[in-house]
Amino acid sequence: MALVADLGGLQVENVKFPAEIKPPASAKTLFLGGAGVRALEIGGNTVKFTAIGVYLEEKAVPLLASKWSGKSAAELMDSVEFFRDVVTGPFEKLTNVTLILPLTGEEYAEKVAENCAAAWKSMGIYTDEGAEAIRKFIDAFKNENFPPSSSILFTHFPPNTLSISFSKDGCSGEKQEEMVRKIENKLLSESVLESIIGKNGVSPAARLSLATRFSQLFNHYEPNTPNICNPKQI
Ligand code: HCC
Repeated sequence: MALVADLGGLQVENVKFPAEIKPPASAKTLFLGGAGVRALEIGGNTVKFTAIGVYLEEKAVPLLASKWSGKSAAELMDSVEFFRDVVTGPFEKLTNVTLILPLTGEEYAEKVAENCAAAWKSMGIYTDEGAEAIRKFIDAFKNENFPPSSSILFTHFPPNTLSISFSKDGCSGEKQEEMVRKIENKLLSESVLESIIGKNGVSPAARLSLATRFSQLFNHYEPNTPNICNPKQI
């Protein structure tokens, strides 16, 4: 049994993800849903490139619980549909990608763009509008450099806005005045997160972390447990 407030922060390699974060250009405070590395096999070695934390608005918990309460971490982990619901749900999300190894903006953006475009093509939904959104996405990373411990922050605002900002200290970005770029494209906003935690996503570790912590949260929302959605009748 757990409440959002009981979950706490997480450390992935040397990167600390605080329990709560306030996204740039947002009035809300989001809680840490889960975090994990994004690694690649290179020449037989596992190379950890980034640590990724996924934050959500608290109202995501009762919304998701109505469908997923009672599922184990393993069941959630294996459910493509659960992660679709996380990605597409009508609540604000923030994805914090913090660098472990240095990458150029171009290297990073091309990788994400490639994954989004491949997903859309495989579903037959690659349109001119999507191609334009991808161009804007790649453009936002032009001439940027990401040394270790710097962060890329994606805020996914429902219904259709992706906001992109960068932080040098790897933390919430609250300390810095930042340039925030916005791209209004629902599919891109969803696909950036889905390319990380969805089917064939790049961070199975982040997916497992989310599945584990959400299954704990959902125990609190079991049908016969009194809680804010299902209060005890007196
Ligand atoms: C994606 C794809 C990749 C990443 C992501 C979302 C990622 C990229 C790491 O956050 C990476 C590693 C080596 C490279 C370029 C990028 O974290 O050469 O959809």
